[in-house]
Amino acid sequence: MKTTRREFIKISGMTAAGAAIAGTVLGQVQKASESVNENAAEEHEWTRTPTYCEICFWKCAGWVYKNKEGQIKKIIGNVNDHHARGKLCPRGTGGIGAYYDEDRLKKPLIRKVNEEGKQEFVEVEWEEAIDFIAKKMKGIKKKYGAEHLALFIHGAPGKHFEHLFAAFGNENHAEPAYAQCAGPREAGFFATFGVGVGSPEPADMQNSKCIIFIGNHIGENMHNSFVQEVSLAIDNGAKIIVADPRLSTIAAKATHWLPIKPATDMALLLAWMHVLIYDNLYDKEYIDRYAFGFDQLKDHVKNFTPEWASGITTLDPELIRKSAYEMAAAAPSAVIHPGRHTTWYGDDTQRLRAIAIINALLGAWGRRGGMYIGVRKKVPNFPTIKYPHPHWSWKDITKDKYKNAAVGITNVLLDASLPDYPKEHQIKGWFIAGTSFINSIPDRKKIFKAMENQELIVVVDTMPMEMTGYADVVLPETTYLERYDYARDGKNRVAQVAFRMPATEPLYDSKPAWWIARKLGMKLGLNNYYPWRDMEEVLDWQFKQIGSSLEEMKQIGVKTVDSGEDIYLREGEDYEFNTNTGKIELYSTDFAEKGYNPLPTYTKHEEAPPGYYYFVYGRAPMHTFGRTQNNPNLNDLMDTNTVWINPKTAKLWGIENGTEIWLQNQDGIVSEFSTKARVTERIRPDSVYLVHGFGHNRNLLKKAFGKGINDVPLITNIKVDPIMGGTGMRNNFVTFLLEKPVKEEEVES
Ligand SMILES: Nc1nc2c(c(=O)[nH]1)N[C@H]1C(S)=C(S)[C@@H](COP(=O)(O)OP(=O)(O)OC[C@H]3O[C@@H](n4cnc5c(=O)[nH]c(N)nc54)[C@H](O)[C@@H]3O)O[C@H]1N2
Ligand SMILES: Nc1nc2c(c(=O)[nH]1)N[C@H]1C(S)=C(S)[C@@H](COP(=O)(O)OP(=O)(O)OC[C@H]3O[C@@H](n4cnc5c(=O)[nH]c(N)nc54)[C@H](O)[C@@H]3O)O[C@H]1N2
Ligand code: SF4
Ligand SMILES: [Mo]
Repeated sequence: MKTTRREFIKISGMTAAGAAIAGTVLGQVQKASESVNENAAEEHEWTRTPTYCEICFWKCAGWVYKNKEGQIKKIIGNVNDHHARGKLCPRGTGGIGAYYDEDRLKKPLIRKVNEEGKQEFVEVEWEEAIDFIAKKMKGIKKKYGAEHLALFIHGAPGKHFEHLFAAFGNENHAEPAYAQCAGPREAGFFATFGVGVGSPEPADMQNSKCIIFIGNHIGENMHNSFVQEVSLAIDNGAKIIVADPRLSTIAAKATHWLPIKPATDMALLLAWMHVLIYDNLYDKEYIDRYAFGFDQLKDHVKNFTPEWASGITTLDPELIRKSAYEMAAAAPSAVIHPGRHTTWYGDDTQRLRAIAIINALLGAWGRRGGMYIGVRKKVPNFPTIKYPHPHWSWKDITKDKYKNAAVGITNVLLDASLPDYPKEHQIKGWFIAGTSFINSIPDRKKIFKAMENQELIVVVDTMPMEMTGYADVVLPETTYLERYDYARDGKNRVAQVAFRMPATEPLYDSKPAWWIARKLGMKLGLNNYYPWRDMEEVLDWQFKQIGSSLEEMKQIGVKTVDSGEDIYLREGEDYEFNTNTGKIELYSTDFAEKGYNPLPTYTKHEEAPPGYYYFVYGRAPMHTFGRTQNNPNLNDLMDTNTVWINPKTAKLWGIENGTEIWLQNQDGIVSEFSTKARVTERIRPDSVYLVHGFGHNRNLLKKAFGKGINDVPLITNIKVDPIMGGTGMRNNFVTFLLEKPVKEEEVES
């Protein structure tokens, strides 16, 4: 029988045990609401070094405190930082556990066949691992061309490998943070305002009088300064409107909760537009001055009354009307938050267009309490020679299909990795850093098939995550607490640059991504692209360009720079927007030209078959995706997920709080593990809810293994967004199994 990579994960193990870890798990988890003890260092004779958090991508800046023995004791937020505002969320405080996790990857591993003919991981020195990868990459370049590799990234390591790949002659990179996350939002807002949304989303919530959330479960989605801003807004009496089939944390605090039927949001948004326009509640002056296509929009939404939407969404038409009046009364200090994870049903760019249009009708974009215009001070790249020009890249294989894809689409590169894809653009090797995409991109069947066609799979990770089990080479990266990275220099209300440095020597034989990329670059003969020795040299040069230095950044952690730009539109002034018409496009001329619908319309999505329920997933405040379940601190706070079931539904099935259940989806896929039912009124009877990221099936993750249900394998019905290629994951339905099912292979390789 042919040994496949899939089989390999089951038999893999390490031949030599890593060194025993020094120290225990430290640090009490500090809640975001706890105040910061700025005197901690003096009290305990601790020293501190700056960092920005990598536990999620909000990148809050903070301070890492060490005791005299050099042990990391705690991490707190930097008071000068706009992302942190002096506080970290529970995950950020618990970030210390990522460093102390005993299950961390400890040495480079290469997959080898042993004397009995079995595959296993063998620990090797860095030199051997890098040599092996360089030889394979050169081989692929010679046989097919440098373009025939794909780089999958997320987070800080990405930038180091993007540089390496660009120098190698390859631009094929993609991340699940676009096609499985915020991509539709970027495309929808870009088509409307000529600019995307970005991160942090510039919703001016702290100054808002009315904030509207469509899904977008802030408080469970624990983006730090957002949670703080919403709390401020609530304290200031802001109205909160939430459309969610679940009574989310924020819905529980809302003025109006709209328990919408899943997959019907577009009808609600169109009805809101109808009320705002036909009841003359929109910002006429703003629309006249800045917008294009109002008459077409007005005509388009003529029949989309609250009564029409009620039949689709199951919402009370009066509630729809009332909430529209509420937002209009607060406008322009009102905002529909653009959301972040927006890849829901396949027509997502259009749903986000509708959200953008309502923000325009409210006159909210560029207005205080609506959406501010983020500013930044870009840290320039360290100068090197020009990159070679690849013969083709992701753009060439995407542009005819998804015309408004702004960056690489993971699924396009996965399709190109399949054996039957045209040879001229076929991918033959994967380099993966900071994403465990087997657990973030659905359609495992495709992934396994594509995997079999690869001549090289490299995974750079800090943990022995599922993805590492499929690699030929596994490279252990140091955690963010042990390394330098490029500075954070994204947009915000004020331009700020945040800095990360090692708080301590790396544990085990782990190395930072910049070191790995440079070392591999040298082996590939790309020395001219690395005219520096280390990141200290790079960062010092970079910081000097913005009027600081490495020395200064070590002291302050965050540098605020006056950008001299306005964050709101000046009242009564004309502006040219970056669209075809120079206006805010209520009617998208770009979409019309490309054959997409220039105005968002309602499309009916699939309904749950009898006995099945809408499969709804989301976040928990103490975990990030699937990356933190093994973190000892965060595992202590929450070690499994539960399945939320409405009491009416539970009664039908004889399910009680705590009943052990497995889930089976509409295509017969059964969850690998079981978990407990949580019977609650907080979810509609036609839906069930689960926190994403649990159900790890790699036993090297000792604390997370087998705990909870993984949503990813249950997502087999995927609806792709025709405009930007996003992966709509919410067209799936599940039913309950109350007894342990006979185990079947969930996916053939
Ligand atoms: N703690 C924590 N915070 C995080 C993250 C994390 O992993 N952990 N990840 C971060 C990232 S990258 C992202 S993208 C965001 C994701 O967070 P969001 O962008 O907030 O994600 P959503 O999918 O909008 O929100 C999930 C909510 O949508 C509801 N929902 C499901 N279906 C529907 C529907 O058809 N209509 C409506 N109106 N609502 C629906 C669910 O009930 C749930 O409450 O969170 C960020 N913040
Ligand atoms: N079913 C389902 N799928 C989803 C989502 C969902 O809610 N449900 N959410 C979607 C969203 S919004 C997003 S943004 C994506 C996220 O998808 P991914 O980016 O793939 O997120 P993770 O699964 O957390 O994978 C992160 C990997 O990086 C590793 N890692 C952590 N820190 C470091 C580090 O410092 N260096 C290196 N080299 N590696 C590190 C972790 O161990 C883990 O293996 O998933 C998407 N997919
Ligand atoms: S929101 Fe929390 S986990 Fe994310 S970067 Fe900030 S402190 Fe870290
Ligand atoms: Mo995301």
